[in-house]
Amino acid sequence: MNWGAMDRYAKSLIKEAGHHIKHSFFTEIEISSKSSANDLVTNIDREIEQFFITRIRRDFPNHRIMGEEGFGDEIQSLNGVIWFLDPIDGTMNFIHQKRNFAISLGIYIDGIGMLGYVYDVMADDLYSAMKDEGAYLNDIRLPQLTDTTIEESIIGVNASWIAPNRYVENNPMIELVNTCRGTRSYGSAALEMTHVATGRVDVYVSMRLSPWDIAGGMIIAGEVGAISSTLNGEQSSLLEQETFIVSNASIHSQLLEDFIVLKK
Ligand code: 2AM
Ligand code: CA
Repeated sequence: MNWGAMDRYAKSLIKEAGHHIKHSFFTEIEISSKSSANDLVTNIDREIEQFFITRIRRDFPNHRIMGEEGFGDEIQSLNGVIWFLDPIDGTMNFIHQKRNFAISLGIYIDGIGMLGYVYDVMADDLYSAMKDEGAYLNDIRLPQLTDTTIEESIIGVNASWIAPNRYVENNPMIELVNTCRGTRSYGSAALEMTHVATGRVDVYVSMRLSPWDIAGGMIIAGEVGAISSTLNGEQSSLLEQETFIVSNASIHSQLLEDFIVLKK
């Protein structure tokens, strides 16, 4: 496999898709909900996923695709080359704000992340990484993260997980909020992972993310030394919805030991 050529191919596909998304603001966007009233999808999410899938199937017929909107393949194992695609990550932001959403793409071979992309469409910021070759924001290489402490950290977390909820003990989460320097929530898991990779925040944690939300960002974050795992400390399976944390390596184990306690 020529990963350099694949990288150029993926980047041009992403830029073309971003162009379509920007143009969609001149048309009427149809909004519907999926699993719950707050789980939104639009005709644009679907069209962008179909755009990617048509191209990938034409040019790489042996590759498989796992896409959020379900037009890809049924993926039950990580064998071969798999493209994990979220055509619009942060659909609520796309609808309400017309910004703060991203195209998220990860390309894996036999479960190993080779190429990762998160494209902040409205800012025209493309975060990318190739395994062992570093991570980039547009043409600028991102530096390795430096060590920090929880007291000096900004924690990326949605307020839902600080309120009583069915996934995580919220008292230790309150303790975390009181211990750290500050909290932020941006509403796009893929973008939040780039915030960790650039050191704008030091950790991002979520209770239920899907493979397409994290596949691209995990490669980018990993290239600057961040650690990704489930909240049990295991490697994400990339086969189902799971808990997730990506953080500066120096605070990862302390966060899981002292502050983020899953409900039994
Ligand atoms: P999405 O916009 O592609 O659905 C919101 O905090 C973040 O969590 C977004 O990245 C969103 O991705 C993701 N997410 C994953 N599963 C979700 C769900 N069932 N409902 C809402 N957001 C979800
Ligand atoms: Ca999405």
